[in-house]
Amino acid sequence: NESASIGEQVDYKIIGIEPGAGITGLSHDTLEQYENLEGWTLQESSTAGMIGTLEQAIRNEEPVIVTGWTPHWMFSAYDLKFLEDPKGVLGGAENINTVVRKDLEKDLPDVYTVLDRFHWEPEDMEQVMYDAQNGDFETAAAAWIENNDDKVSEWTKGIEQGNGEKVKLVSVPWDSEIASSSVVKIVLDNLGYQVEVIPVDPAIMFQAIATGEGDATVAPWLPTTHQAFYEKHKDDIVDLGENLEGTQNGFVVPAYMDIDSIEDLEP
Ligand code: PBE
Repeated sequence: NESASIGEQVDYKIIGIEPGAGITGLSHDTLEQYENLEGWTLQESSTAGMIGTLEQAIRNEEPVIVTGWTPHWMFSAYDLKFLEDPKGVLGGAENINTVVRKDLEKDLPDVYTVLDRFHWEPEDMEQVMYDAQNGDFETAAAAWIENNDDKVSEWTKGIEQGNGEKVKLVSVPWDSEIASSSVVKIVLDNLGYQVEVIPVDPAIMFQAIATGEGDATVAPWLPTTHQAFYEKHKDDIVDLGENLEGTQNGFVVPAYMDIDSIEDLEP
């Protein structure tokens, strides 16, 4: 129905992802803070469910609004755009930080140093994510390491071999962080450590570092996406700063939709 508003056509729903994701909380905040979104709801689902709904809408050239983020392959697979967010509720350009438990520097100083040095570009992460689509993350990460010896040796220069000490790397279950955690795992494994990657909800990830059950994470999106969890635990964790700059969250729509801003959505 051409004359129906976008709101009517999408049943006043934003298609979301997992309830525990940072972007889910921010999306609820967005619905509260934009008066024009009164009566709209966020349909929480899963990342796979969100992608399925997006793909089906695109096949039918129908309107759809999803919670999305970059780095993500959906932007290379489909012609999509972020809706402007003039109130900035979903965050601007963000970073991914490395956060470790309080005694890690004392207990495993070489691991601490490698983690402190770990830094790469969004294109590096995207390369691993892309290669993993036709295989698995471990193979993709190993290939990236082979092809980027210059970067990896910056992180590992002067570091002595470990003796099989165990390292618990806590992460979140999205492709971007599976990619970064896989790379860091292999780098440390190659240095003689035994790294276990444990994907959990962001809230649990921060809690694990704060209690010392986990050693480190390279997955926190800051300053906005995981701000609530960061604030809660900031006195009990050590923030080693950015390992990647330039992530972005937002409400995402197919480029064929004739709107540009969250404020274009009608109540
Ligand atoms: N994400 C991807 C996650 C972090 C990485 C944006 C979906 C989130 O917590 O929202």
